[in-house]
Amino acid sequence: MMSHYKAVIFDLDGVITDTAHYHYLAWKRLAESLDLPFDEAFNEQLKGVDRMGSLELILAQGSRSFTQEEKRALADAKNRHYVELIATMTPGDVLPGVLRALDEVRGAGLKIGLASVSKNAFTVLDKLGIRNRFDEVVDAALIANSKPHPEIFLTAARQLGVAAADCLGVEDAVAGVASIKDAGMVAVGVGSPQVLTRADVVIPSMEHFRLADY
Ligand code: B16
Ligand code: MG
Repeated sequence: MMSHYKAVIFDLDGVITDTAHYHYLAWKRLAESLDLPFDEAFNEQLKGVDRMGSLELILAQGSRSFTQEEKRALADAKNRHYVELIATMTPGDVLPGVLRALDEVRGAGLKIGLASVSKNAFTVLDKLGIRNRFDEVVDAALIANSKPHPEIFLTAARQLGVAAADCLGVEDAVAGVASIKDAGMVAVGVGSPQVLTRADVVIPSMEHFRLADY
């Protein structure tokens, strides 16, 4: 099969595996310990946003102010819980349709990138046993600006040696879709079209990914 793209760049959390749910559980426990409101709808805003940025959004729900040191301690507590949750992950936690999608992209001769603002991205890839399926992985260590800034997708394209205009990006988060679009790429959203309004096409899950359709 031929494709007019040269690379596909995937998000990790929420696209390749459901770590989005573990982030949700860990932030929820933290928010509740501070008596701050937290639900699935609010959690949508945190997807694709880095750790300190997410914490700021949660704390802004209340009126109490925190020192930098206190914020650091809160972020560390959330991460300890999150790391505990992901420690149980196995290759069985790769979401349905993902391996087939990676095979389809590879079979079409395209490069494959991963763009995650998570500091735990390599741990998760190793738990899933799929690190070697990606030509390039861009994580928090390589970027200065979290999604929705386009830096992470632009960096992935550059590392793959492909122009941004020749890339397809795949994301489950509002911030991630914005990052893809502002990088000048075509965006496949995974989730709901009511939420991912800037995506060029939205599929309900990775089982519906068909490179030839985009
Ligand atoms: P960590 P992605 C993002 O990963 C998550 O969507 C977001 O919820 C999380 O806060 C962020 O990683 C930072 O993660 O605390 O592990 O560094 O969607 O870009 O793969
Ligand atoms: Mg995501």
